[in-house]
Amino acid sequence: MFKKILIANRGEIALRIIRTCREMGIQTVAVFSTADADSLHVRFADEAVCIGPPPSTDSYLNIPRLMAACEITNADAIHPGYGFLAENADFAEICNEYGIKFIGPAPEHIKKMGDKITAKATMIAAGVPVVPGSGGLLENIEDGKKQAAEIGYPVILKATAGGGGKGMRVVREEEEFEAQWNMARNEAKASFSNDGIYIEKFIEEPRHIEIQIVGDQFGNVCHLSERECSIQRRHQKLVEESPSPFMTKKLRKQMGEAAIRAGKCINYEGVGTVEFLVDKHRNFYFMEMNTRIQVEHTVTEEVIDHDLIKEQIKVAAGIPISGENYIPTVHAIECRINAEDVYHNFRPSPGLITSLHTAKGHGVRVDTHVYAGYEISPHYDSMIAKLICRARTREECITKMERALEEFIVEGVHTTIPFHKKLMKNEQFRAGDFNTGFLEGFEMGEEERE
Ligand code: MV4
Repeated sequence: MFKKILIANRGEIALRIIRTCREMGIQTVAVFSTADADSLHVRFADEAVCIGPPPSTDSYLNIPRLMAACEITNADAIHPGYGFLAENADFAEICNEYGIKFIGPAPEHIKKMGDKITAKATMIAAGVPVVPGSGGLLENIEDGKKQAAEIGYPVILKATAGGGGKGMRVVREEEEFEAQWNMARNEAKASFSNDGIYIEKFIEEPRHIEIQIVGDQFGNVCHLSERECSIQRRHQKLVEESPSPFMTKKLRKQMGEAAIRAGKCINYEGVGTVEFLVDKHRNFYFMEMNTRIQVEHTVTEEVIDHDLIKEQIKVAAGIPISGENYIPTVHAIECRINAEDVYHNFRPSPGLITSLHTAKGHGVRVDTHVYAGYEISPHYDSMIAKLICRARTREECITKMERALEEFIVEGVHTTIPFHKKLMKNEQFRAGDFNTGFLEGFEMGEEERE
């Protein structure tokens, strides 16, 4: 087992990783920017190294500084958390060269899944259903139009280097193909310095349902069931839950088996998530694979009662997994509490938290790095806490979440709590009747608008 893990991250996930390391008897090294000197991950780690000024490019994304921090503290592994360098194949490669275990998959797997055309081709080879479409790079407009006609409108143009919605354009008819093609290419070039575009049939009003998998160094891969992630705004997830209210025994078996095939065909090592689009007839299609621990791993932890960070560390250390699949027997929902003003288009609301009372009680979990007196920096993302509730049924879980949201008081900054309170009351949400388009028609109203 590792003696000392350096956590190349900040915020709630850094704290989350430190907690598991302490329970496993592993020493921890925190790294921090000058903006985070008073952060809890710095206090709770055994050692802490300042790696630069607030901008991420000069601190949390600066590979030479992270490697230097590893060297001076003698860490033997790095946990990247999510975001920052978690899906950077070069970073994983450099860790290997330094003889430091990168807690995550091999660089080839990160690269393979980072390029969406390669990922899709890999899934086809593994027998995982993918959205109908070319599967290859479009050569030019004419090639694109020809393929669109074959697939049938509406189609969607996607950037091969993309993910998370950037460089993505829906084309409803041939007349608008050229304009959308140009926009997709320009956006892809600006965002990823790669203007490679591919095409797919556009699936109307899909759900986003993802399967958590774990693979070990011996070729075993199992699944830990699904998470429903359709409640998103501009490709930012706001609420996740497990199980999905749309799931059936049969669909879970099919999607679980497909996700395991995906993992097995590349000998996947570590925790990973296979994202699917699911249409109203319960056809499911591979969308992307994430090769990191995700923000919403907590709902899976709550419904299967396993520590996923511990699983990740064990697998990285060469310990085999049990090989069993896990099916939830209870329900969990996560609400992301962001420092954002929901009455003004969810604009960021950084600043000083003057007072804080987090929710507590049976079945309530709060993962957060903030406290009263904490200053939320404008340099990093706006998520300040994850509120996770667990109960026997979805209905009880929503009721518990409403109670927990009422108890959760943050003063000094705006938060997404009013949004979550409103969502929990919504009849369609309560009925489990929603898809990825749900929040487009969800208005916050005028109550607190200045
Ligand atoms: C799609 C789609 C419909 N049809 N692909 C959005 C992010 C990126 N990962 C892929 N996305 C989509 N791909 C086809 N062929 C609809 C979306 C999509 C979406 C997917 C998941 C969650 C929220 C979404 C919001 C809008 C569009």
